[in-house]
Amino acid sequence: MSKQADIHLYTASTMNGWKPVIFLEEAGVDYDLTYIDFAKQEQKAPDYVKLNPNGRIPTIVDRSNDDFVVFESGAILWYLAEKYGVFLPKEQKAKSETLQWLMFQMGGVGPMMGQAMYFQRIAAKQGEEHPFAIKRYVDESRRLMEVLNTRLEGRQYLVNDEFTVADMAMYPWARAYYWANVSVDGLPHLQAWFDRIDARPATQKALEIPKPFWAFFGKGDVEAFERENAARFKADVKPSK
Ligand SMILES: N[C@@H](CCC(=O)N[C@@H](CS)C(=O)NCC(=O)O)C(=O)O
Repeated sequence: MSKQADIHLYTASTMNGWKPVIFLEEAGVDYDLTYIDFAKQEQKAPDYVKLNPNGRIPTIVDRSNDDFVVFESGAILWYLAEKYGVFLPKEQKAKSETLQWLMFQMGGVGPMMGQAMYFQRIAAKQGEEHPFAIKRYVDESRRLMEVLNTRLEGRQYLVNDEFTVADMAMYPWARAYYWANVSVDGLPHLQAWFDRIDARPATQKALEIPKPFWAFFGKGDVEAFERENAARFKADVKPSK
């Protein structure tokens, strides 16, 4: 019988869901994957919520470490980077900078772009039109893209020209600017960073696991995907009146 992989990943094809897949593919680590189907609300199933108290993806279980469970995508990336000793600088200042940009993604880029996407691609499709909220989240996301552009001037990656977990966390979100209707015009350093990561075969392979959703990146039949995606989250939209 073949040995089970150390890492058991529960995930789906979303910006947060791809982060650990990117790590595992880039590191060439063997892993088992369980696809969590939102349409079936598998992320809210009692057995799953025992692993992830937030009822969301992704989650990992490390079978080689007493079945230790890690939830929150940033914490998962950090755990894997420490476990395998890759994609995390060893030098103290560079390590801190990696954590800073990872936090900036988790606390800023993800939530702002996530809400920009939610109000435009999910809520509006259920008849909840909130132009003020959309403007707020789109403008704030654009501001964050400008912060990234400034950081990336003269750098290959977010920290010291080294591809780290901060880039892995940031890339799926920032690269989905199309889905959030956030312009990246006039941000050449950000664009160059997109091009650099677009050219990494392992990261691109990860974006097809469990399955590709190119509409996030403006490719394929965007309208059909938008309808399917909005329907998956229909129960989430509680009418405001
Ligand atoms: N802060 C969490 C956010 C996780 C999250 O929001 N995941 C989304 C997909 S990107 C999810 O599971 N959505 C399903 C739901 O809302 O029920 C993380 O980074 O892991």
